Amino acid sequence: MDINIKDALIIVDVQNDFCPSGSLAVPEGDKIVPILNKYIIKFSERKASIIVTRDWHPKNHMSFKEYGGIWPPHCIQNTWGAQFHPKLILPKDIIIISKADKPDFEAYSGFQGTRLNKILKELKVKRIFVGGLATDYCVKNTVLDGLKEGYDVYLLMDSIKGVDVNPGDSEKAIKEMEAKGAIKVWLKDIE
Ligand code: VGL
Ligand code: ZN
Repeated sequence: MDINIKDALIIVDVQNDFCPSGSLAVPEGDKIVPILNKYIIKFSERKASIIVTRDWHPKNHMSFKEYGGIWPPHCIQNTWGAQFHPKLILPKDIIIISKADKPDFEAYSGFQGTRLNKILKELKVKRIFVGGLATDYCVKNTVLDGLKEGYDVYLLMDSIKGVDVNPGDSEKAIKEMEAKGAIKVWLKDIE
Protein backbone atom coordinates (compact mmCIF):
# COMPACT_ATOMS: atom_id res chain seq x y z
CA MET A 1 0.00 0.00 0.00
CA ASP A 2 1.08 3.47 -0.83
CA ILE A 3 0.84 5.71 2.21
CA ASN A 4 0.18 9.37 1.42
CA ILE A 5 -0.54 12.76 2.94
CA LYS A 6 -4.28 12.00 3.32
CA ASP A 7 -3.64 8.97 5.52
CA ALA A 8 -3.51 8.99 9.29
CA LEU A 9 -1.83 6.61 11.70
CA ILE A 10 -3.81 6.48 14.95
CA ILE A 11 -1.96 5.00 17.90
CA VAL A 12 -4.35 4.20 20.72
CA ASP A 13 -3.38 4.44 24.40
CA VAL A 14 0.18 3.08 24.37
CA GLN A 15 0.64 4.25 27.96
CA ASN A 16 2.59 2.82 30.90
CA ASP A 17 -0.48 1.69 32.81
CA PHE A 18 -1.52 -0.56 29.90
CA CYS A 19 1.92 -2.16 29.69
CA PRO A 20 3.44 -4.81 31.99
CA SER A 21 4.15 -3.15 35.39
CA GLY A 22 1.26 -0.73 34.84
CA SER A 23 -1.94 -0.79 36.93
CA LEU A 24 -4.14 -2.14 34.12
CA ALA A 25 -1.53 -4.16 32.29
CA VAL A 26 -2.38 -5.64 28.93
CA PRO A 27 -0.41 -8.89 28.56
CA GLU A 28 2.59 -8.17 26.29
CA GLY A 29 1.28 -4.64 25.76
CA ASP A 30 4.84 -3.38 25.33
CA LYS A 31 5.62 -5.91 22.57
CA ILE A 32 3.93 -3.76 19.95
CA VAL A 33 6.12 -0.72 20.59
CA PRO A 34 9.02 -1.62 18.23
CA ILE A 35 6.56 -2.38 15.42
CA LEU A 36 4.63 0.82 16.01
CA ASN A 37 7.94 2.68 15.76
CA LYS A 38 8.33 1.24 12.26
CA TYR A 39 4.85 2.38 11.27
CA ILE A 40 5.67 5.82 12.67
CA ILE A 41 8.79 6.08 10.51
CA LYS A 42 6.90 4.96 7.40
CA PHE A 43 4.01 7.34 7.95
CA SER A 44 6.28 10.32 8.69
CA GLU A 45 8.34 9.64 5.56
CA ARG A 46 5.13 9.78 3.54
CA LYS A 47 3.93 13.01 5.26
CA ALA A 48 0.88 11.23 6.67
CA SER A 49 -0.61 12.44 9.96
CA ILE A 50 0.32 10.76 13.20
CA ILE A 51 -2.26 10.88 15.95
CA VAL A 52 -1.74 9.48 19.40
CA THR A 53 -4.64 9.01 21.80
CA ARG A 54 -4.30 8.76 25.54
CA ASP A 55 -6.61 7.74 28.36
CA TRP A 56 -6.41 10.83 30.58
CA HIS A 57 -8.46 10.32 33.71
CA PRO A 58 -8.92 12.54 36.75
CA LYS A 59 -8.17 10.66 39.98
CA ASN A 60 -11.89 10.29 40.79
CA HIS A 61 -12.88 8.92 37.38
CA MET A 62 -16.17 6.99 37.10
CA SER A 63 -14.47 3.99 35.46
CA PHE A 64 -12.50 3.26 38.65
CA LYS A 65 -13.92 0.62 41.04
CA GLU A 66 -13.99 3.07 43.92
CA TYR A 67 -16.35 5.29 41.88
CA GLY A 68 -18.65 2.55 40.60
CA GLY A 69 -16.66 1.46 37.57
CA ILE A 70 -14.97 -1.83 36.71
CA TRP A 71 -11.29 -0.88 36.49
CA PRO A 72 -8.46 -0.27 38.91
CA PRO A 73 -7.26 3.34 38.87
CA HIS A 74 -5.23 3.88 35.68
CA CYS A 75 -3.91 6.62 33.40
CA ILE A 76 -4.37 9.37 35.96
CA GLN A 77 -3.52 12.77 34.48
CA ASN A 78 0.11 13.85 34.88
CA THR A 79 1.29 10.60 36.45
CA TRP A 80 3.83 8.03 35.23
CA GLY A 81 1.01 5.59 34.38
CA ALA A 82 -0.53 8.05 31.93
CA GLN A 83 2.73 8.72 30.10
CA PHE A 84 3.34 7.15 26.73
CA HIS A 85 5.58 4.07 26.82
CA PRO A 86 9.16 5.41 27.02
CA LYS A 87 10.29 3.37 24.00
CA LEU A 88 7.59 4.73 21.71
CA ILE A 89 9.43 7.17 19.45
CA LEU A 90 7.10 10.06 18.76
CA PRO A 91 8.01 12.79 16.26
CA LYS A 92 7.56 16.44 17.29
CA ASP A 93 4.56 17.13 15.08
CA ILE A 94 2.18 14.44 16.31
CA ILE A 95 -1.35 15.27 17.40
CA ILE A 96 -2.26 14.16 20.93
CA ILE A 97 -5.90 13.39 21.69
CA SER A 98 -6.78 13.10 25.39
CA LYS A 99 -10.00 11.28 26.23
CA ALA A 100 -12.21 10.58 29.24
CA ASP A 101 -10.63 13.51 31.05
CA LYS A 102 -13.67 14.45 33.17
CA PRO A 103 -14.86 12.51 36.27
CA ASP A 104 -18.31 11.68 34.87
CA PHE A 105 -17.51 10.82 31.27
CA GLU A 106 -16.08 7.54 30.00
CA ALA A 107 -14.73 7.12 26.47
CA TYR A 108 -13.27 3.97 24.99
CA SER A 109 -13.19 5.53 21.52
CA GLY A 110 -10.74 8.23 20.53
CA PHE A 111 -13.65 9.93 18.73
CA GLN A 112 -15.84 10.17 21.83
CA GLY A 113 -15.92 13.64 23.33
CA THR A 114 -12.76 14.72 21.46
CA ARG A 115 -11.77 16.84 18.45
CA LEU A 116 -10.50 13.78 16.56
CA ASN A 117 -13.15 13.74 13.82
CA LYS A 118 -12.87 17.50 13.23
CA ILE A 119 -9.09 17.26 12.98
CA LEU A 120 -9.26 14.37 10.49
CA LYS A 121 -11.79 16.31 8.38
CA GLU A 122 -9.57 19.41 8.39
CA LEU A 123 -6.61 17.29 7.29
CA LYS A 124 -8.78 15.74 4.55
CA VAL A 125 -7.95 12.29 5.85
CA LYS A 126 -9.75 9.41 4.10
CA ARG A 127 -7.99 6.35 5.49
CA ILE A 128 -7.08 5.69 9.11
CA PHE A 129 -4.65 2.99 10.27
CA VAL A 130 -5.32 2.00 13.87
CA GLY A 131 -3.09 0.15 16.32
CA GLY A 132 -2.39 0.19 20.06
CA LEU A 133 -4.09 -0.90 23.27
CA ALA A 134 -6.38 -2.50 24.04
CA THR A 135 -7.78 -4.52 21.12
CA ASP A 136 -11.02 -5.35 22.92
CA TYR A 137 -11.70 -1.86 24.32
CA CYS A 138 -10.23 1.35 23.00
CA VAL A 139 -8.88 0.00 19.70
CA LYS A 140 -12.20 -1.69 18.93
CA ASN A 141 -14.31 1.36 19.77
CA THR A 142 -12.03 3.74 17.87
CA VAL A 143 -12.16 1.49 14.79
CA LEU A 144 -15.96 1.13 14.93
CA ASP A 145 -16.47 4.89 15.33
CA GLY A 146 -14.04 5.52 12.46
CA LEU A 147 -16.14 3.24 10.24
CA LYS A 148 -19.35 5.00 11.35
CA GLU A 149 -17.80 8.36 10.45
CA GLY A 150 -17.11 7.04 6.96
CA TYR A 151 -13.35 6.49 6.99
CA ASP A 152 -11.67 3.52 5.40
CA VAL A 153 -10.27 1.82 8.47
CA TYR A 154 -7.23 -0.45 8.52
CA LEU A 155 -6.44 -2.51 11.60
CA LEU A 156 -2.73 -2.96 12.29
CA MET A 157 -2.74 -6.65 13.17
CA ASP A 158 0.86 -6.73 14.39
CA SER A 159 0.43 -3.65 16.59
CA ILE A 160 -2.52 -4.46 18.82
CA LYS A 161 -2.86 -6.38 22.10
CA GLY A 162 -5.97 -7.10 24.14
CA VAL A 163 -6.94 -7.30 27.81
CA ASP A 164 -9.09 -10.46 27.40
CA VAL A 165 -11.04 -10.07 30.64
CA ASN A 166 -12.94 -13.04 29.22
CA PRO A 167 -10.79 -15.40 27.15
CA GLY A 168 -11.35 -14.78 23.44
CA ASP A 169 -12.50 -11.15 23.81
CA SER A 170 -9.78 -9.85 21.49
CA GLU A 171 -10.50 -12.43 18.83
CA LYS A 172 -14.19 -11.56 19.01
CA ALA A 173 -13.37 -7.86 18.78
CA ILE A 174 -11.27 -8.44 15.65
CA LYS A 175 -14.12 -10.44 14.03
CA GLU A 176 -16.58 -7.65 14.84
CA MET A 177 -14.32 -4.92 13.43
CA GLU A 178 -13.83 -6.97 10.26
CA ALA A 179 -17.54 -7.70 9.92
CA LYS A 180 -18.24 -3.97 10.09
CA GLY A 181 -15.71 -3.17 7.39
CA ALA A 182 -12.25 -2.84 8.94
CA ILE A 183 -9.44 -4.24 6.82
CA LYS A 184 -6.63 -6.20 8.44
CA VAL A 185 -3.08 -5.14 7.51
CA TRP A 186 0.45 -5.99 8.59
CA LEU A 187 3.66 -3.95 8.38
CA LYS A 188 4.72 -5.82 5.23
CA ASP A 189 1.57 -4.58 3.44
CA ILE A 190 2.62 -0.95 3.68
CA GLU A 191 6.30 -1.39 2.95
C1 VGL B 1 -8.94 1.13 28.12
C2 VGL B 1 -9.93 0.04 29.87
C3 VGL B 1 -10.12 1.22 30.54
C4 VGL B 1 -8.24 1.05 26.79
C5 VGL B 1 -9.13 2.33 28.77
O1 VGL B 1 -7.46 1.97 26.47
O2 VGL B 1 -8.47 0.07 26.05
N1 VGL B 1 -9.35 -0.01 28.67
N2 VGL B 1 -9.72 2.37 29.97
ZN1 ZN C 1 -9.59 4.17 31.10
